[in-house]
Amino acid sequence: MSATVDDILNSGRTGKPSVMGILNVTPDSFSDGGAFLPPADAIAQVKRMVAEGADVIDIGAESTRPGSGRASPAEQIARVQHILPAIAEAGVMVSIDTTSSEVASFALQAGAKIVNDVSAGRDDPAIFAVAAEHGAAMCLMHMLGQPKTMQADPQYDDVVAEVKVFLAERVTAARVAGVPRERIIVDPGIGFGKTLAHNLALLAGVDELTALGLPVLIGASRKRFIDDIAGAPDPTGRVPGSIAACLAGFAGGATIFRVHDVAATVQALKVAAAINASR
Ligand code: HH2
Repeated sequence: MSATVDDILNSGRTGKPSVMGILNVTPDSFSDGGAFLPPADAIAQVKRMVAEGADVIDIGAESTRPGSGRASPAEQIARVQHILPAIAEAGVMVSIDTTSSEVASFALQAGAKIVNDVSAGRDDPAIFAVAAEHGAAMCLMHMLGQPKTMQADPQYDDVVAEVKVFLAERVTAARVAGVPRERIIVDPGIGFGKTLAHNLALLAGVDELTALGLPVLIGASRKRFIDDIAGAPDPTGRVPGSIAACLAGFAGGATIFRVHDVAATVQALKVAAAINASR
């Protein structure tokens, strides 16, 4: 699909979908932990995802799965330093999935173009200045609590409205710290401090989030709510459910999809976009 960063940032207006392929260089990610720790395996996976149509590769060196512990900035840099510069130098658009300004700074200096911060700048507010200094795009995600405890009885009165208010507040915080509004992406954070009902309400209410006027990213790939609905205990068996979630998000105006299974998602989005274009 090969979008540029500007295509991705303008996608809220153009409606053109883009796919962010996930590369977890972690020992403990929920669906692919350990699989891509060896640099040769990581590079091979990136090549595969790019050939399958990924527009951007999101590299993460810290798992945020429910119950996970933290990885220090030094540990995260040690995990990405042998692969991220080579991937960026090969002309692949790279996003760094981190909440650390130190890791973001390393990645942006090595050629990454997007900072994907699941804490939306709350863990380490200096991340905004780092993104601003490099002219990077930033994805701000909603999470209730912290990964270690976030699935322990999350409560909302109106999940869609509360997530929207949170994202608007974090957009303001980013702008005050120097990140231009035109470089911000927002994400409701599927599975981050949410019950099944909360995830479903957010996927059904994506249009309320796109009303913020910023591109919306959906990360539902292989997540546990798919098992809760359809009985798919093995995360690699959740591709159809992941695609259903992407298409629901796309129908609501979301345009960026963070996924493990690139080829299948690209095909589904191409068909959905072609149907939209013929309306
Ligand atoms: N989900 C995960 C990680 N990063 N970033 C954004 N913007 N949105 C998401 O929904 C999101 C994210 C969790 O998924 P995964 O990377 O597959 O697993 P882990 O956190 O265990 O590495």
